[in-house]
Amino acid sequence: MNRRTFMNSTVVALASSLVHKVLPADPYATGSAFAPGASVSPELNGYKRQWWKEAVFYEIYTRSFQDSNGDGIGDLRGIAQRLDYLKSLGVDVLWISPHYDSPNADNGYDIRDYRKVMAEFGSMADFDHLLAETKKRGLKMIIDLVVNHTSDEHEWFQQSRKGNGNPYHDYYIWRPGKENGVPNNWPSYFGGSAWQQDGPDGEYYLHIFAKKQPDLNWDNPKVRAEVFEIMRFWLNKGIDGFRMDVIPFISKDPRLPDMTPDQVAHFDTVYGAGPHTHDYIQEMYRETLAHHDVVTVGEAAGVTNAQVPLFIDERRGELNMIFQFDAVRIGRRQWRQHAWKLTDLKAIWNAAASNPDRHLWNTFFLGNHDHPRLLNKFGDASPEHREASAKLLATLLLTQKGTPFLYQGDEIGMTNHPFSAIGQFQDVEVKGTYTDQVLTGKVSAEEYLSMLKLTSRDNSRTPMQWSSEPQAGFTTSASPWLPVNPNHKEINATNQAARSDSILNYYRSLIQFRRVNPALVYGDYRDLDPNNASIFCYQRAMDRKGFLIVLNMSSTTVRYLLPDSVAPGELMICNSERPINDGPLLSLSPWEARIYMGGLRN
Ligand code: TEU
Ligand code: CA
Repeated sequence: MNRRTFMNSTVVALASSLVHKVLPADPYATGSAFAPGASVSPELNGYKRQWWKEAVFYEIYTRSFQDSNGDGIGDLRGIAQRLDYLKSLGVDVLWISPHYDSPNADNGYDIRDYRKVMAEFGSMADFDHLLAETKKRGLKMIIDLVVNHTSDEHEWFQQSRKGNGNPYHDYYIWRPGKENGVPNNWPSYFGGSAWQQDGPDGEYYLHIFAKKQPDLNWDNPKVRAEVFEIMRFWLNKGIDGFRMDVIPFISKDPRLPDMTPDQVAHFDTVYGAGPHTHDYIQEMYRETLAHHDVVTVGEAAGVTNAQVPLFIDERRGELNMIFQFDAVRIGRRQWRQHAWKLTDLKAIWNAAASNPDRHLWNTFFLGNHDHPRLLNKFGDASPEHREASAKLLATLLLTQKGTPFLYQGDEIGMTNHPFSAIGQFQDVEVKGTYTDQVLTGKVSAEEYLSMLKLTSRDNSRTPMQWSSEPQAGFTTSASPWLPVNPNHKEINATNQAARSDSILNYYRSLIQFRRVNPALVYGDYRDLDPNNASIFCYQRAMDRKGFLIVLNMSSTTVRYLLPDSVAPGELMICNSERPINDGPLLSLSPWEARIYMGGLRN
């Protein structure tokens, strides 16, 4: 068992980086299972202890993290050069985006060879080096497993498209067309139909994503056996687990029925509606995962809250955790962003976090490489409120219930890119939906651009801002694959490392704070004021001890009377200049975040 050891004597030292408040040694950590030498209980608050429940994860979008050879593309050597930064941030597990050989129609989510490293990212030796360096620092690394589809340049597909007699034909999903063309009315995520005619027999193959991403036929046992072999190949190298791309889509309804008009708006629930999803995941578990101490997190596009337990109930032998997207995609309809309410967001988290079932474990995240920057969506990216709201979102990420997943650059408050023309986007999704929406005249170019500025995936894919140097220290090339955000002169890791009150140092302190306080990991969650439209007030507690978290999620000062039932103790963390312990009537400055000891009266 890889059980992490926890420190408890370091709280005071760590606090020096948290300028606004010097933390006393945390009384809750003393003598707890998180203290060194304490007898480690296998359970806390009824949950089985697991390293991946206690860890903080960090997603690296390799292409944009660090370029080591000046070609303008981030790479594996680049990640290795930045491991000390990640260690000092305090994260435990790195998730790297797909590193496999790929023609990059969808930035590596289209794999040509699962046993080869993408040339732009380096070589297999570079991968082995990165993994070894990661382990040397006590970090773990998980890789992206993209097996709902391959690249059309994968050898299997090259064979498959030769037609019906070919032994690989059934590796993919082929159907004859209907009277007026395609086999059914399914749309592709990236625009147009999900079907493409190809090969000598006039058949169509299914591609839920781009044309260059044909869906594998998981109903073919040979396909499953191939996937399990690929997984063993990487597991035997010593990776610590997998993030599984669109895993609910591996089983399709074999009748491939047309979508009804009311299904169109939620078409991702249709893609995953096959009868064998759980059989296949359980088979995968038995064949591969059960034999290793690894973690799995499934990207659960289209999965409703009610279906979540089927994927992660620990008695079922499927996955450890999933990403469920209701919160992160609040107000989203494909490429459009509509207004949303804080009360609705709180309700989504509340439903997930107050499930009493101890066999389930959530993730908590506010963005990733498919979503705009969390600061633009959930905070306030204006110069006036950027720092405070970034720190508030850090507080939220690290005190909610579920394993936190950070995305690169959020720890320094990176923002959406100031895109000003359609031609500046790289994303295959932008190009596909442009064809569907603008070229057909359904939507004006202005409206489309104004929405993309809010929703495009490219917003979070611009290079990591390491310094104020040209290209933010990401590359020595004059033309990185996606432009660096001009605000890197001000927003970068180097100047924040040097400033004790920076967003970066706030993240560092909070990560350490979480590490020594089991109530923030295993404690029960209670939303104390679900109907408040700007204040988020909740408690995390176990064994009658815990924390009260009060967040002003608005850009105005709010006078807030704590609910009667609440009895805040000592103020432990605050992101504001003047942490006044003024309860029960609090004066909360814009985006002020506070963590108090204690919580409920009684
Ligand atoms: O994403 C799948 C997914 O369901 C969405 O997040 C989707 O990409 C998004 O809604 C489009 O705006 C995964 C990967 O994370 C994504 O980068 C890939 O493009 C996709 O699968 C295909 O592999
Ligand atoms: Ca490079």
